[in-house]
This record gives sequence, C-alpha cells and structure tokens, in this order.
Amino acid sequence: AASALLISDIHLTPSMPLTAQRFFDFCEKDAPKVEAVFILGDLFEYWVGDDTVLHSPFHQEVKRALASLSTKVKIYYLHGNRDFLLGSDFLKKTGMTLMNDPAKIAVDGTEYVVSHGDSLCTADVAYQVFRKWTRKPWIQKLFLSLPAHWRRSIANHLRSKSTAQYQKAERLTPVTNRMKTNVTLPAIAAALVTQSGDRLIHGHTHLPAHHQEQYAEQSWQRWVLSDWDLDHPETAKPRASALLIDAQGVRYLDLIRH
Ligand code: OKV
Ligand code: MN
Repeated sequence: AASALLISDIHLTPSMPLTAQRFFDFCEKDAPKVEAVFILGDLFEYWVGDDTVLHSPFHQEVKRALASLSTKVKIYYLHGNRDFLLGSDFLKKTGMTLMNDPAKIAVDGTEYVVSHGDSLCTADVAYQVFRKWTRKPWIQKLFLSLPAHWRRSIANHLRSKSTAQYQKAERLTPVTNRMKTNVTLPAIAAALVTQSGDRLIHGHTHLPAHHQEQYAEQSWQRWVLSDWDLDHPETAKPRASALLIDAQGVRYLDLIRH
C-alpha cells in the first residue's frame, strides 16, 4: 500500500461508549483517507467466540462500521492477547484479512514487521505459559465447545483475577512490574532476525513511543501504538492515536485533538 493507518488496543466494549464512538468516527472519517488499515490486536476487550456476539447490538454496530470501511479500504487484522479467539465468521462478516503474528508488511516501499506485542513480553513467564496453552487449537476447540454462559463465566473469572494481580504488583513493586509487562530486547531481536526486518510496529504495552534500539550487533527502529480510552477523563487522560505511514514517513496521528 502507498499509505496506511495502524491502530491497536482499542479494547472495544459496550461499557466504554465514548471510545467506541471515536472508533466509529475513525472508520467513517479518518480511515477512508488511506489505502490500508492495520489493526494490531485487542480491538475488543474480551472475546469468547464469534457465536456469543451474534445478537449483541453493540457488536452489530462494530460489524457494520468495519464492513462499510472494508468496501473502501483494505483492512488487515492480527490477534491480540484478549481477542485471540476472534474467528473466521467475524472476519468474513467484516471483510478483514487475518495476518500472522508477527507479519511483514510493505508501506510506500518500506518494510515493517508488525505484531501485537504480547509474544515479545518474555519476562512475564506466567503470561507466556497462559499464552502457550490458550493458543493451542485443541484447547481453543474445547473452550469454544462449552456453553456460552460457561465461557463468559470463565472469562469474567480470569479477567478479574488478572486485574487484581496486576494492581497488586503495581502497588507493591511498580518498577519490577513495568519491566515484567514490557517487551524485551532479546525477543525483539529474535523476531526481527526471523522476519529479516529492522523496523517493528506493535501495541499491547500502552506505551506509545518511537525507539532506536540495539541488541548485540543488531539495531532497529520500533514504534509502539497507544491504547484508546476516552471514557475515564477523571482518572486517566483521554487518549487515542494511530500511526500514519505515507510518502512523508511515519508519524503519530492524535485522534483526540484531530
Ligand atoms: C483474554 C486475558 C481474559 C491476559 C480460556 C481456553 C481456558 C480461551 C480462553 C478465556 C478468556 C479469552 C479466551 C481474556 C486475555 C484474560 C485475563 C488475562 C493477561 C481457555 C481458551 F483457560 F479456559 F482453557 N479464553 N478470554 N488475560 O476474557 O477474552 O491476556 S478473555
Ligand atoms: Mn494487548
């Protein structure tokens, strides 16, 4: 593509209506200006099967927004750590093309390696164990064969456990916790060797920044995407941005002021 917008970590849920509205506006007004949109995971806050959203008005609206956008612009999506069960039914209905994680893309003649980023957080050993097991096709088939209300109940349990663990670690050992939940240089270096790239774009950590980094003899540039949250102005600064790549290069587009 000659131009692209990259986003991730929108964490769409009916309980964050202002964030969802910004996403609908993005689909209608911002995204049609480029040739391709890349969604690098965690489009949804949680996902327990395509069949569980069939009668949800909120998900119908998201579906409509993406389906309409996909008639104008090519949409690529890769799984995040929360919506990794998003499946072929939803992809087909929205017209999104699923990418592997990591994948190599080309925009305006330059190659970029793209990833959600959770696979690069190798210091979080407990998470990597959870990831390894829940990404096994046979485990996913078993989970998806459970009644929807069991799946929702398991998801609610895991989500509240995870939030409590994170908050406790952040309260007791904030510096250690931030190190544990960030990407590691050796994991990035290995992914870039495998993909033979020297430019990486990912989300997941919610630490938007452009980095010039090196590990041993290898050096690269890395762009981190921001999460979106317009629903908690009292406790957190409203934030939403996209990475725009075109003939002028790579830059962040602030979707709050924009
Ligand atoms: C996603 C995360 C909840 C992190 C469960 C097998 C298991 C799939 C699942 C259930 C949970 C996704 C699908 C969700 C990510 C959490 C809490 C922490 C750190 C199984 C296959 F375990 F039952 F075998 N899940 N959901 N977390 O609610 O979207 O990423 S989720
Ligand atoms: Mn994530």
